[in-house]
Amino acid sequence: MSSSSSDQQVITFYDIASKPGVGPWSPNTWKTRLCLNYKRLPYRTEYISYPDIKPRMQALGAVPGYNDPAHGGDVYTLPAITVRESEDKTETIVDSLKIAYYLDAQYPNTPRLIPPGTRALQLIFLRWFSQNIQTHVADLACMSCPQALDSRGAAYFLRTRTQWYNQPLEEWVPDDKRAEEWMKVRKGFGMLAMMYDQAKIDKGLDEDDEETVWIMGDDPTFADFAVAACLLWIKKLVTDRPGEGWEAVSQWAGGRWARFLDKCEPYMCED
Ligand SMILES: N[C@@H](CCC(=O)N[C@@H](CS)C(=O)NCC(=O)O)C(=O)O
Repeated sequence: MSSSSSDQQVITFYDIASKPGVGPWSPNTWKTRLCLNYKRLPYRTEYISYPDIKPRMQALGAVPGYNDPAHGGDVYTLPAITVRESEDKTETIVDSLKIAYYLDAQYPNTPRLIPPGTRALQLIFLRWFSQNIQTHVADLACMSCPQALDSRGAAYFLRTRTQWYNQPLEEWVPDDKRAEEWMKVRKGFGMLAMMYDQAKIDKGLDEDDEETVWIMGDDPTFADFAVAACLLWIKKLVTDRPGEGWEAVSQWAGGRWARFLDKCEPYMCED
C-alpha cells in the first residue's frame, strides 16, 4: 500500500526487479509486502535488479543475508527495508522474519504478525513449511526464474546458480522427474491442509467446511503469509507447462489453495 505523498513515507521496501508485466514474484519479498500491507503501513518500493542488490545493500550499511563459502562468501539478500525513525536515524533491516519482528516492535498499535507467546511455534511452522513444501517448489520454480527477470537479473541468476550448485539450471529437475517433484509439493500441501483443518475445529467448524481459516484462527499471522507468498510464487512463475504450477495447485483439494489466496487478496496490493 503506497502512501499518496512520497515525503510522508518513512519505510522503503526493497524488492527484486522483474521484467515488464511480471511484477513482484519472489516468495521471500512477498512475505514482507504482505506484512506491510496487513499492517497498513505506508511504504515505497524500490525494485533492485539481482546484480545490484549487493552494492545497494552495502551502500545502505545492510548486513549480508547469509555467508556461504560455496556462494562466494557474503550474500546480500532481499527483502530489506529502511525505516527513517527520526531526522537523524535510519534503520536497515534484512530478512523477512527479522523484518516482521521489527515491524511488530516498532508499530505496536498495528496487528501483530507474531502474536505474543507464539514466536517459537511460528518458527517451527516456518521450518516445517520450508523443508516439506518450499524446498520442492524452489527446485521447480527456480528453473523458471530467469523467464521472469529483467535481462541483467536473468544473466546474474543463471551465472550464480550454475556456479553455486555446479549444475546448469535446466538440469535441476529433469523432465522425467518433474511429475515426481510436483507430487512432493502436493504431499506437502496435503499435510498443510490437515493443519489448517485443525484450526477450523478450533473455530467450531467441521474439518471439511470450505471456509478458509488462518492457522491461528481469527487473524492472519506471519505463518499464513509464508504460505501465501509461496502460492504467489507458484502462481507467478511455474506456469510454462500444461497441467503444472498454478493450473494444478489451484485445483488441488477442491480449490482450497485458490480460496486461501483469495482470502489474502486485501493484503496483496502492489505498487
Ligand atoms: N531468509 C531470507 C531469504 C532471502 C533470500 O534468499 N532472498 C533471495 C531472493 S528470493 C536473494 O535476495 N538472493 C540474492 C542473490 O541471489 O544474490 C528471507 O526470508 O528474507
